[in-house]
Amino acid sequence: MSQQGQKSRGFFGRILGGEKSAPEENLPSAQYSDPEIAGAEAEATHESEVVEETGAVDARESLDGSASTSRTVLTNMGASDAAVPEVVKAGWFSRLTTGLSKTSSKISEGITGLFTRKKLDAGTIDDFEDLLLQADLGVETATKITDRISKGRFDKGIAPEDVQKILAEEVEAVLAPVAQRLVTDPGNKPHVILMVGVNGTGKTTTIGKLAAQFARQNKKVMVAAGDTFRAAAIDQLKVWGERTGAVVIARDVGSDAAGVAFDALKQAQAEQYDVLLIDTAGRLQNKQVLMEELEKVVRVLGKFDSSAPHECVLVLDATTGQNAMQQVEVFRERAGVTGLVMTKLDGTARGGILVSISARHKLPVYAIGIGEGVDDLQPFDAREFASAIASGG
Ligand SMILES: Nc1nc2c(ncn2[C@@H]2O[C@H](COP(=O)(O)OP(=O)(O)OP(=O)(O)O)[C@@H](O)[C@H]2O)c(=O)[nH]1
Ligand SMILES: [Mg+2]
Repeated sequence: MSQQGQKSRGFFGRILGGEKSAPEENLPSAQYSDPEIAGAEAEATHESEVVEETGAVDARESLDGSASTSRTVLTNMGASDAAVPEVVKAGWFSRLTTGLSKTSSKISEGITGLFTRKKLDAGTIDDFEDLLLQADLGVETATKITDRISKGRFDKGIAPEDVQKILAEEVEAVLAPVAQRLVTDPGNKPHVILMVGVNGTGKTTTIGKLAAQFARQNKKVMVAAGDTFRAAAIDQLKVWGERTGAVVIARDVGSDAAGVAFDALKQAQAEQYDVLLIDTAGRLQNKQVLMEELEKVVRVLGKFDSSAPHECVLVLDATTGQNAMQQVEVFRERAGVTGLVMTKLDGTARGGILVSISARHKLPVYAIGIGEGVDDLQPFDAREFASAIASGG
């Protein structure tokens, strides 16, 4: 077992313990005709009847009554909060705080330098606004924070702790509405989640982590190796299949990505899978041909099942800073992004970008990643994040 697997034993031990076999399928390319044609011919067999969920329902949703009251029961991507041991939750928060410390320590040092033993004036406020902008928090949020700090306080002082408190409150206010759970609708067999993003952001790793979490909820999970550019990408997904027990649908390198997605959806529907996670090759948002290829994947899925993909998740790398904003704009327009995952929040000085993206786009943030291991992806918690940003590491 890999070092990562060893580390994850316990929390994810049941999944990683090798109890489940790791089926995988390599479909010969010849079996598949052009997906646009195949898609057009396919019957729209989407199961619209709502099925009662008999598997594990998120305990937190059940307890706080926030689960859907209609017949559709939505289940969370993440472990139920009740099932996450306190020690894991505490460990997560301290790792998130450490991960964001490069972002937060700059802000915190700035706060101490600017606001200690000093009367408030326009220059101090401008300097603080610059600091917030350098941390990628965005103009809108930075202005809200400086407005609140300066209100009625000119020629008086403000304690650094009060500045930190205002910062945390305003960041939380932006993030609270977008901190949402990735839910699967049991009426969708399968619930199709397409993962998109630029090169190396963590799409494949995130698929692996999500597959593990869904499998832990006893969901039947399929993953499709829609990154047909590199053999290593297909192999990487197969490794995650072995770890999680998810079925991996893969084809030869160079196959049509839309074809893989189409075949996987067809099979997942025939075999009544709960979740289908589709990997895609990384692509820069300004590469026209590659963005057209992605549009084709979305289109072909929609021809087979008009409601698919049910989610198009853009995976963003927290270390990229401002370019992530443009990635959201373009992928949203071209691929219909419905939500975000931000990875690599361990060790970035640019974690504030999630705040400015959220303020502008208001897209759900389903999860954040703070490491490469299977348990290093967790649902996004606005208060935790705000407090980690404002804490100073
Ligand atoms: N530190 C850290 N590394 C991560 C995180 N998520 C993914 N990675 C690492 O980032 C690298 C790229 O991850 P992949 O999952 O291969 O990224 P991808 O988006 O599939 O890449 P392409 O398919 O090449 O576009 C790998 O080494 C991952 O282990 C994270 O949250 N933190
Ligand atoms: Mg990949």
